[in-house]
Amino acid sequence: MAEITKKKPAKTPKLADPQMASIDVASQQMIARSHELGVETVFDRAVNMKPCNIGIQGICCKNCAMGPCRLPLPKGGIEGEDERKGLCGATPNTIAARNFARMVAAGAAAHSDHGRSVAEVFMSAARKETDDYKIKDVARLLEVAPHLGVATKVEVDGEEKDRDIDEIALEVAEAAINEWGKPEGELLYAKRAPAPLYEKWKKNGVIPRNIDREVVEIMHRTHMGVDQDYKNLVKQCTRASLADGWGGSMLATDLQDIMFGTPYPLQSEANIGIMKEDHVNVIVHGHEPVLSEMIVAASQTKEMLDYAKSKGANGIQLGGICCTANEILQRHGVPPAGNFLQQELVIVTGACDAMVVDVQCVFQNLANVAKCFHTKLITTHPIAKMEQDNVIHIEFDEHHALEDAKRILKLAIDNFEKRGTEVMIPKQKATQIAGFGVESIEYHLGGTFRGTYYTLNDNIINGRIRGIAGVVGCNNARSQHNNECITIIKELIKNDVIVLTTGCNAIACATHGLLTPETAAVYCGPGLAEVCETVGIPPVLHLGSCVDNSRILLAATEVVKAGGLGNDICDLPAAGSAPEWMSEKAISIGQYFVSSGVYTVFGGVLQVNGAPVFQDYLFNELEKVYGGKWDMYTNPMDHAHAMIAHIDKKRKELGIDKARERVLMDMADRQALEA
Ligand code: SF4
Ligand code: MSK
Repeated sequence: MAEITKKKPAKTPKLADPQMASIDVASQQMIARSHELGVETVFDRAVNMKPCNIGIQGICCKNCAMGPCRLPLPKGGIEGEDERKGLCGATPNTIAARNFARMVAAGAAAHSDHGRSVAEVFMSAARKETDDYKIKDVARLLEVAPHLGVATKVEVDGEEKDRDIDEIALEVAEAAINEWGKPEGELLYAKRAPAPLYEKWKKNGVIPRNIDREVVEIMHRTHMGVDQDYKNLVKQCTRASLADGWGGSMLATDLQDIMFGTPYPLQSEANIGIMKEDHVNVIVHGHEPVLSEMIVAASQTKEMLDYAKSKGANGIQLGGICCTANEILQRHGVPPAGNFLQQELVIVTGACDAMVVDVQCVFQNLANVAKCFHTKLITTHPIAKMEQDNVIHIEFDEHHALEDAKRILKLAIDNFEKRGTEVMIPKQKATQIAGFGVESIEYHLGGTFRGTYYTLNDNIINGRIRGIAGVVGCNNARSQHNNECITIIKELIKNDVIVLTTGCNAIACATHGLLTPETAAVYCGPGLAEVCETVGIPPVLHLGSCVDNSRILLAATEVVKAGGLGNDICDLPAAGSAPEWMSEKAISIGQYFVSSGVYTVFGGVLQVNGAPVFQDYLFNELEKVYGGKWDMYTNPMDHAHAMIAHIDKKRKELGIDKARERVLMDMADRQALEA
């Protein structure tokens, strides 16, 4: 008789509590629905797998095969000398700084490679190698060209004439692509920063030489046995992150604006409830808008609409997830169906006929969820494929982009008929105004005659607006979906701090109804409410996708230029925040905000606290170099109030704190005044 081996009974995985997992009702319903249908999502995995206690402190090194070397903080902290070291002698500072630097490198690489792809498509358009992409926004081209050293005028017979647009576009394309790998010189866009900031970077030797080199150099310096001075490593983090924020990301934003149009405020909706039962639902997800722009165009053609009708659908409903969503929202009003943590949930509706993904922030588990439904999951980028056999790869090529887009849409339309009976689309969706940018802020909050940020500055000086916050970034399954984002932003606007937002945080704001002018009367302090009501803007301005954080840098530069609030970004009553960050890109963004002079607070855990000396360098010492510094709070109210305290400190330094005190009069003060 065969021996019976006793197996340990498999543990039944725990299921996430929908209410604990998200504050969004649509997401709660979809999590509950996934449980009914036996479909596992990130929310369930998060309750079954805890993060590594050593990795979370940033002090696990696996940079060579003598490790991994793990240097956990001793219980009760460190008394006297910190004697922890890896086999090679690497200290906790070195290990944590190397890990941090590699996150900056990965983040900067992701944003900048996105920028490079856009620049390559831009080059094809400039060379007229494709009919699908064109120079749509000539004014933007003419504005960007001088920053890349491209002249927009030419002298003919002693007379200044406008140059040919095609010539300018070609030179802009060449100059832009050169920024990734030029052999000498410095990042051209560094000079777009306020002059004192540029000088600070110059003095500290952190102006990027070219975009790729700074990323490569981090990988070299963090290789076993190279840079073992955490301050020197942070210096390279600064250089690589600036190559991202003021380089790869900024170029991505500019070139996308030129090809697809500069966003202007428009109305749309957000949340899973934008999906329609009687329409073909196509969800685009990722970051690069070059393909999704074509999907938008294709979805509006008579050919595709007729084809959808021939298959029994009433139309084609596009929706987005993550930053591809933000890109097509801000230029076409296509509504986001959700943010990062909602990507599996839109498939759980049973009504997602195709999900089309490009690069970044795409869960591999989408393939497993799609398998439970009729959903076609389509990868489109040569650098981002999936191993699962139910995934279709349709490689996008800018030379026949519209055809690729139509092929994808046809697949989705054909799939509409194959929907099962398991369709449940939650009703929740919210109205939003999105599509703000440097130009539209100037339009709404600029002086009537001055064409600058004069009115915004004036309202900051007189205290109606207490300060500016850039609140950006992801969701993280380690915290309740959207809770930190929304709690922090409500507290900021209640305290008269105007908020600029991008990325998944912006989608969270839209979902929870914070992106309408009417929000001001409900949630804002009296000063900010008055400004928003007067000019008709929401107190939270949606500035686009993750690469569009470059818009926040340029908006801050415009505020400096408009005058009255100091000479540099670090003088402004402003603060940055990433409440629910999870991506390495967020670390690169954080570092370029800090190096641009912004006090930047992260929620959750920043993986540096296993190396207290290195952490102190980021959290305190960096401020002496660049005027900005990192901080971290797990409690969202503490997080918001740390930002407000910093804003107040800056107001005091600028000598405008008294104006603020007058604005914050209580009823008794007002009555005393009236009497
Ligand atoms: Fe350990 Fe040093 Fe190798 Fe890192 S580089 S794994 S600390 S021996
Ligand atoms: S998509 S990087 S989850 S913001 Fe830009 Fe959202 Fe963060 Fe990805």
